[in-house]
Amino acid sequence: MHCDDLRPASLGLFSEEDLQQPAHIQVLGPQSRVLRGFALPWVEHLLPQLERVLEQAPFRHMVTPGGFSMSVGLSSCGQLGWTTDPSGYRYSPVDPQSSRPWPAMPKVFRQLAQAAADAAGFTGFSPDSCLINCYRPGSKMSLHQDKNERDYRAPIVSLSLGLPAIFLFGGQQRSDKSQRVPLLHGDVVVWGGVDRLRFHGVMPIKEGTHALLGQQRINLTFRQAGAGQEFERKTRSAGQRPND
Ligand code: MD3
Ligand code: FE
Repeated sequence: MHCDDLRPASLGLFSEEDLQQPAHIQVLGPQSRVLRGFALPWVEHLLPQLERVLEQAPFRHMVTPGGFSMSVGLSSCGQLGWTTDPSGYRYSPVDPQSSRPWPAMPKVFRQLAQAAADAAGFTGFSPDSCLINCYRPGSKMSLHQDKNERDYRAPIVSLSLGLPAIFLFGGQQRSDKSQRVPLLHGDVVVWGGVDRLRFHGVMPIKEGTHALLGQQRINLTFRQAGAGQEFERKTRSAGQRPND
């Protein structure tokens, strides 16, 4: 089972290991919440759409400005996709591998992200970007901040699928102590406000086989990355541009 090889969507909705606990909300920080099991009822609708996106924009290992190939495979859908190459990190409307626009964001992705943002108390979330990360056993993401978005006021919504991960939730400084948070298949995390720029990362994924996704963890991260929000604000109130 490889990152570009999802199992057929006709497989069942839940595996038994996913049903250990009822859906509930866990407080991570002042404005971050883990919605345990929130996406489980959505998974059978999400997976076929995910497969369609990945057929058009397969996972690839991008190179960082430091010259390292990421251990996480990346793809995107929506108006903007996050990319990295030796010249830097950026959001791009075009998939650099195909030179075509990223696949459209499936409606059910947007609906899930909006429902999760609402459930965590962030109304009006309208993502223009969905980054799709594929972790194999051993893949990790080092501690970092997400700073390539135009406006930090919108929250970020992340959905975990497949193998479990230990998420590292740090502070405002790289040297701050991190909390270790297990993230399981179907968990959704919403981060915003004062927690938006906290350092975070993912520990190396342990070997294992998930009943639906096999030997991988797929994480979908929904963001308002571009200027859409700002346009709305400007047309309403001729407001200021926060990140200029
Ligand atoms: C906490 N991905 O792609 S998503 C990333 O599981 C990234 O693939 C991780 O970090 C993953 O940039 C975690 C969750 C996430 C995203 C943004 C955050 C957590 C965050 C911003 C602030 C604090
Ligand atoms: Fe991040």
